[in-house]
Amino acid sequence: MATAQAAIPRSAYKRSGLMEWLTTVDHKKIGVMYMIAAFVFFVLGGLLALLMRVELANPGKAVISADFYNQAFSMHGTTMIFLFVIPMFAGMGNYFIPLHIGARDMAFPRINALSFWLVVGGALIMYSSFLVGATEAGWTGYSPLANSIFSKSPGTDMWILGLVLIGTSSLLGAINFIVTILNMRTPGMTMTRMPLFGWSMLTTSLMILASTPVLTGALVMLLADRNFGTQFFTGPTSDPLMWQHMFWFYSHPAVYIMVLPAMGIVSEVLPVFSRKPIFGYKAIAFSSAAIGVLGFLVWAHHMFATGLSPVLQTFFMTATMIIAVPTGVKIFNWIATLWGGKLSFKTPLLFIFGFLSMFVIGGISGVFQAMVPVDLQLTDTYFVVAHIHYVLFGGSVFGIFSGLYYWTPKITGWMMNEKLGQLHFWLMMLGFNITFFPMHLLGLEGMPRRIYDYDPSRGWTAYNVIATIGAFLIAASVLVYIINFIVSRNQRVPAGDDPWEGNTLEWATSSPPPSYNFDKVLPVYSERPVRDARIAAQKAAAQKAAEQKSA
Ligand code: HEM
Ligand SMILES: [Cu+2]
Repeated sequence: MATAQAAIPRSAYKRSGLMEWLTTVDHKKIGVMYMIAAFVFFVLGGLLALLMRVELANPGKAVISADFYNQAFSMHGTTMIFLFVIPMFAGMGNYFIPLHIGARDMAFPRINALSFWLVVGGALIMYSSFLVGATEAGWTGYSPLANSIFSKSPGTDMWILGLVLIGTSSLLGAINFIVTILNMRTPGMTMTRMPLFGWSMLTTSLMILASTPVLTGALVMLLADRNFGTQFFTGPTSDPLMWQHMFWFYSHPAVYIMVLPAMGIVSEVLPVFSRKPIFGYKAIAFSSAAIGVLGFLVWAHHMFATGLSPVLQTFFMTATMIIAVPTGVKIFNWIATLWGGKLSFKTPLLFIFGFLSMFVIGGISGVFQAMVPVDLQLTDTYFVVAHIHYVLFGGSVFGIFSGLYYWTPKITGWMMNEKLGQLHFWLMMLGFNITFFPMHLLGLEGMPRRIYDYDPSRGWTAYNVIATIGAFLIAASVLVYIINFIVSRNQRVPAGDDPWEGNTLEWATSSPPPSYNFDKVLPVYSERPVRDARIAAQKAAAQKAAEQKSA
């Protein structure tokens, strides 16, 4: 559809292959680099998880050392959250927000490149800490555990420095998304005609803006405690609980930072694959905003076991339960979108079904744990590990794969293989449940999290062996995805501009889009301009045919 028409030939200022990528400020190239880097870290974090699972399936034997086990779960959690899910959504947002709103690029392209390279720098610092012994204080870095009394290795300092860089990156990225979304929408695209993915990225970015500086502050204080003799979190005049307050003031919102963009993908994919407009556009958009606000009022539900006063316990318990309401609003609107639709069971929709079913299970176990007496029993057991994975894997990861299958044809110009996609989905769904469902039962039986070994007589072995088998099924499913990508890349089944009959503007330009995105942006009269244009064209064609018949 698009043809190059610049007066100066592009070759005049084009850099050669690798240099072009290293120096690019094009939001699409930056987006692709983010997505590739994030996927690499998903694989690395997954390998750490497999090592842990092998250890846990062999009680009484030391497959890896206790120290390395601690490093593994600390870096696994950190990697999956900060190096995989958050950068993956930054990548998808980078690629698709400007296309969705009919813009040529992000508002600040150079800052955008800086954001990406900060993640790379942070990740390199963190991963090189394996050479000196990575942090063992968990992804939560609790004090005094993370203080130099217990964690002498400089790995924890490198973890802090890496996180500060990554936090700076997401702060800059958030500012970029907010300015882009507020200022660069094509004429006609009011806020309530913006694709819902945009609403989710806007809310996410506002949450990052309000919460990340608190984490950065806490990290710098921890660094000072460890190296310069301050006593913010450890020592006679310190307040160790302050770390937990500051950490969770960021990290509870972070779970929404990790799931709202996935919910945005659900809101894009569902209407396209049920061939119906989204049901309750405004309810979905405003429930994102409500989650954005309420997400800041619940952080201390991670701290019920620290002896909070009963008044505070009641407040945080109630607030946590209330946040299920806007989430429920979304779920019901999505079901209503599916209702009576002509469903097309392609891979992107399958992953959405995975998201909806698994995330609801994670949400329900979350409501269990929101009840203080229940939480006091379950805290620090495998029930919590089951819960976080139903939310983060069942939510974020299934959403990510739906988005990858949905958008790869636009990014590459070719289709992913459908059969391998379906195999990937079913293997992952099966493996996921075999891995993580038994962890609920292990938690109820009292198995603590973050232990590398246990006495076989505890009776936890069977469930652990099952979970480990499941983890290898997940690994196999990821392998199927990689194979699918390679096979599809070789087959190159052309995608065309609009393979799914999409709604939003990215489907109105070529696949892949030209560097300037659009020759001409379609007029926008609703939140689904491409569908409007398609229907108008069909009507015009039908009318023409009728006229020719009668003539
Ligand atoms: C690829 C499949 C995965 C497997 C097999 C797996 C396995 C595990 C295991 C065994 C632990 C518990 C360690 C312990 O308490 O001793 C754990 C912890 C954790 N996982 Fe995963 N996981 C997977 C994917 C993910 C994903 C996708 C995320 C997030 C997006 C994630 C986030 C976490 C977090 C935050 C922790 C807690 C770490 C800590 O205690 O500091 N995991 N995982
Ligand atoms: Cu929370």
